[in-house]
Amino acid sequence: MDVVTIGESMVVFTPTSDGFMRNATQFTKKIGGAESNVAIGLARLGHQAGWISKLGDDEFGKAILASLKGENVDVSNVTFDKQAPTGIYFKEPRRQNNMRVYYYRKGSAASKLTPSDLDNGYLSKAKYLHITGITPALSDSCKETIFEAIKLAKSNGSTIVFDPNLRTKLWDEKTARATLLEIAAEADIILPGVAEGEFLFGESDPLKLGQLFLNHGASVVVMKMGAEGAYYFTEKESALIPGFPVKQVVDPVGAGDGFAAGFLSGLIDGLELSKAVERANAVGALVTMVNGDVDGLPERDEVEQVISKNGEDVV
Ligand code: KDG
Repeated sequence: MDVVTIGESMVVFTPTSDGFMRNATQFTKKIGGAESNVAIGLARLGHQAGWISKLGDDEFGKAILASLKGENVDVSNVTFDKQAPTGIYFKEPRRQNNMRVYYYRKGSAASKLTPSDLDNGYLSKAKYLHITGITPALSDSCKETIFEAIKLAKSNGSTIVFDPNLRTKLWDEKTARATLLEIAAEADIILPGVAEGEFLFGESDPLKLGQLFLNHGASVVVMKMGAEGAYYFTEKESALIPGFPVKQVVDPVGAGDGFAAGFLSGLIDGLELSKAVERANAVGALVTMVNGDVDGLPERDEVEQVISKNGEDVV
C-alpha cells in the first residue's frame, strides 16, 4: 500500500440553481471528504491507497462505499455502524471562490471511530500515513484514533503526512489550535495553507511560517499559496514553485486534497521535491475547474499533459 488515510466521507448536496440555498428546489448528490478525496486522487494517478472509516448502514453509506470501490481505493478497513448515520453536507456556491458549506455530521458513523478500529497489520503496510485536522475535530474518540494511528505509524516506520485542514465550524479555536499543533509536532511532512499557519503561529509571512513549521518538528513543509503555487521548505532548501493558470475557478472545494494527492504521488514516484510540488500544483488547479470535491481529480496522462504544456491545457 502506498498511502493509508483515515477520515469521514459524506454525501454532498449542491443546489442546481444559483442564489441562496433556501430557495433551491433541486440538488445534485455527490460524495466528499478530505481523506477519501486524497485516496481517490491517488488511485486515479495509479497508486495504491487505502481509506479507514466508518459509514452509516444506510443508503448514503452504501453509495459512498460503492464510489470508493469503483475508484479502486482499498476499503477493506471500512466498517458500517448500525446506529449512527452517514454524514451529509451541503455546498452553497455564492460567488467565484466563495462556497459556503453546511455540515450535518454531528454524531455521524465516522465520529464513532475508535482506536480499536485500527488494524496495525494494515497500517504497517503503508509507506505513508495521511491524516488531516478534520478527523480529530469530529469527536474525542476520533481524536484518540488519530493519535493512536500516529503512534502505530511511527513504530512501523511509515512517513506521517499531515494536512491541517482547519475547519472552525467543527470545533472551538483553542482546542483546534492545541490539537493541530500537537499533531504537527509528530508529522514528518506538513501541507498547510498560509491562513492555517497564521492561525497556528500568529505569523502571516510564508517564509517565516515555513521555518516555524520546521522548528516545530516537520522535515518537509509545503505551504500552499493558492493561485501563486506553493513553497517548499526543508532545513537545506526552499523554493516557490509557481502554480498553473486557471481561467475560472468553478469549485475550489477539494483543491487542497488534490494538491496532497499530487504531492504524495510525486514522492511515491521518487520525484525530487520541486517536481512533486509541481505535480501537486497541477492536480490542485485541475480540481478547481470542475464542480464537485473529487470530480476534477485527474488521471495521470492529464496531469502530465498539463505539466508538459506548462498549463496550456488548463487555461
Ligand atoms: O477538502 C475538501 C473537504 O472539505 C470536503 O470534501 C468535505 O471533508 C470535508 C470537510 O470536512 O469539509
